[in-house]
Amino acid sequence: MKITSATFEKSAAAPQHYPQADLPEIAFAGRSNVGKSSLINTLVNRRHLVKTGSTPGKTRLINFFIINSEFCFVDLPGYGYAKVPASERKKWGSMVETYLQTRSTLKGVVLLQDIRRMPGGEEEELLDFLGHFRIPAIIVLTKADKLSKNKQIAQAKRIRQALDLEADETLCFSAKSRQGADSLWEMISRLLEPKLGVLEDR
Ligand SMILES: Nc1nc2c(ncn2[C@@H]2O[C@H](COP(=O)(O)OP(=O)(O)O)[C@@H](O)[C@H]2O)c(=O)[nH]1
Ligand SMILES: [Mg+2]
Repeated sequence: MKITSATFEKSAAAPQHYPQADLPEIAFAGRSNVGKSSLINTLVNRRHLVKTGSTPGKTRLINFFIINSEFCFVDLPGYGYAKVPASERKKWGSMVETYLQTRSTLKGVVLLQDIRRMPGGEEEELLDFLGHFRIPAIIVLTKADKLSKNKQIAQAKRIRQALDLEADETLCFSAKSRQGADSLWEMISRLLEPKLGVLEDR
């Protein structure tokens, strides 16, 4: 994918503050520190479009980015940060669920999972939720550079078994080596395609 522009559009917690829903959208979800900001920056070839490596702040919002003036990438707030109080966690849940349920332009969700860890209840719940609302999901196993190729394959298999996934639903990825970046773009493009086709005809 040739990136001609990637710009931050806005942050929002509630639907009335989302940007206008006029571009197809892909959302990115995952545990804090899983490598979500790094993955988005890698995809769009920008080092600092999304801030990386920072402690989750107090303002945990949904961030919208416009890519090539054609589609929107959405950085959902990371979950599972131990220091976040239960009340805050509940707010996170309803903010993200509201987004996923109501965003008419949402074409799919990229769910990130650290390849070295087994998925937990949050990942299972999110996948169930997406399945229930028939929102396509791509499961990306991050920080693949931390494991040898053989271990990547073995661990990907274990994770797929735990989440009851097919082989073509997961992808090993590294922001460090760019492993998996082209394949992920292909998968994302397939989710965006119908709408992009319409835009090209205008
Ligand atoms: N080795 C390695 N480290 C990564 C990779 N992606 C992210 N990291 C590191 O993991 C930490 C969290 O990354 P970040 O993108 O901010 O995660 P986020 O909290 O999910 O947005 C940072 O220290 C990154 O440098 C990767 O592919 N490989
Ligand atoms: Mg981040």
